Amino acid sequence: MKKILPVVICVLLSSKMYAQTDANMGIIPAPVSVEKRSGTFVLDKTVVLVSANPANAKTADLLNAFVVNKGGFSLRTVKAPEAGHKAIVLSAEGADKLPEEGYKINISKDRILLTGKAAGLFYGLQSLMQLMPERKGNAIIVQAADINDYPRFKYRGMHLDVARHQFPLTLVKKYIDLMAQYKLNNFHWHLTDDQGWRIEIKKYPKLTAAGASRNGTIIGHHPGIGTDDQVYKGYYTQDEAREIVAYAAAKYITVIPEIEMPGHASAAIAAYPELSCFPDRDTFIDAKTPWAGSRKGKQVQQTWGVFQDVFAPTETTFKFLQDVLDEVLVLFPSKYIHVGGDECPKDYWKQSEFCQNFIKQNDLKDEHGLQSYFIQRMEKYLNGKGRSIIGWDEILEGGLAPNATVMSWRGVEGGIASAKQNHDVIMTPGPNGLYFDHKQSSSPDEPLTIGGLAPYTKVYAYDPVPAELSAEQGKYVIGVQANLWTEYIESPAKVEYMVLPRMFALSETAWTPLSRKDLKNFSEERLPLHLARLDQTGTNFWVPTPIGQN
Ligand code: TNX
Repeated sequence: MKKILPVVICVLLSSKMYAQTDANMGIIPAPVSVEKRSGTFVLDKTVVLVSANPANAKTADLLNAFVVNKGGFSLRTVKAPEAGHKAIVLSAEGADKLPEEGYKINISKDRILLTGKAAGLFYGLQSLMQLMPERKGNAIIVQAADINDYPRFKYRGMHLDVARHQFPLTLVKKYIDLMAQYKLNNFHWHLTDDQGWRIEIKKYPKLTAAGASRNGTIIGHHPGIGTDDQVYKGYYTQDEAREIVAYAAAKYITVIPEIEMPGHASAAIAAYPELSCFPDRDTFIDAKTPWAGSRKGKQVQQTWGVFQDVFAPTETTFKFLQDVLDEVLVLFPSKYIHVGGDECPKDYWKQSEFCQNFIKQNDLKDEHGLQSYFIQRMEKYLNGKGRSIIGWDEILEGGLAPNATVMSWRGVEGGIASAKQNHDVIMTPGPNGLYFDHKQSSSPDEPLTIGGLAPYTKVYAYDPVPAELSAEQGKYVIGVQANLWTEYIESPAKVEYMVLPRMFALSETAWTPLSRKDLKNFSEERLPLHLARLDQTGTNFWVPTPIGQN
């Protein structure tokens, strides 16, 4: 991994005095409209912070903490403007007329007026903080301007796979902090997979006692990668999950848990073999691994890939999954629950007499019909509890569950097909740069990745609404998300490196109207400033090469 040299940042920064020349005043994602005015607001310790509504107390505190940190002074918070004092005013007046999550900022010599409902004010504050890059003497100087802003998409997501590698709560919180700063509002937490079950379920303690440990620290097929001499283990307790949900909620971010089914189930099956079609069969272990053939029984997988041992469609399994979801629903109040649905090989279902009978008895066409039955049954259960499901685009095969939202990952085709069937879609196509486990450049210095090339310019250029859709169908595209699969990402520093600065490009793709996107302005005027800020906060990131050279 490249080491960040402060000198790189200095060069990047000195190349432009961003704020003077940049039409977006340094803000990422670029707002809907920015009108610079003449003059400046001088933020010093005489300024009062006007916040009448107790619901905005947290947002006011956040601003104050920022001012303390940047300026070295704090602002007196008051309920109404005071004569003779310049003010920063948080206001909901007129906010009813703003679009969902929208806000306005009016900066003049005497006042900064921030208008919005709760989430809008929070986003307005993020923009305002980006307008205050540094202290000059005893004050922070803010350029006068009028900003009007609201998101293009209502779903703006980042995914984090904690099954292949688990990360400490501090990293998860930092990830959420970054998302919030860039106006992303859904955190998709990939909690279970073949290589580990990472959420405590009280009714099934073996999920974490057995399903959260594997032999080996790194999952690789490559010779020389992967050690077999240490146990890799970890999971989040229910209290920790609650802590993350509350932490995210305070930043207007919803946590969407993913419990994988019917495939990617090796960890659950290792804990409870009766969930398999063949409880007595040893887990298949990749022949390329040195330990192939040497393990008996069901194993939590140690290499990455797609595995044949999947959930059997038995009453035992459905009862198990419903019980698991019952606990998950208590922890996660999100509208959506992600049920996976991807990469479920059908071999075991083909070989199992039970499954073949099940297909006949339930009048299903084939194994794809069985997969569809499986997802629809889980959807019915979750709908009955007032929740909706999201599934990866394989849930189209054999027929979509009636109310499902589809995440289109293998390309845009699944998204197009779903929108045409009037189903909501979240675009997250790997081939379009939204797989942040892919490399950011073709430089030989890049760290080991799973493959694929996804420079931030590609993320930036991506338009989530496929041209193949009519205007009416396009409305089913509710948003966009980038995924961070962590087969080859084992440390917090590498998580940061892989998501940054691509997350900034994603935020603009998710938030900014198409007509306002401008790669040159993003890369040359604004990005350097944001990278410098990452550097100041000790955050790791990929150092961009000039456009066209990646
Ligand atoms: C495919 S994306 C997967 C994941 C892997 C990823 C690696 C998806 C729904 N399934 O299990 O981690 O590729 O890029």
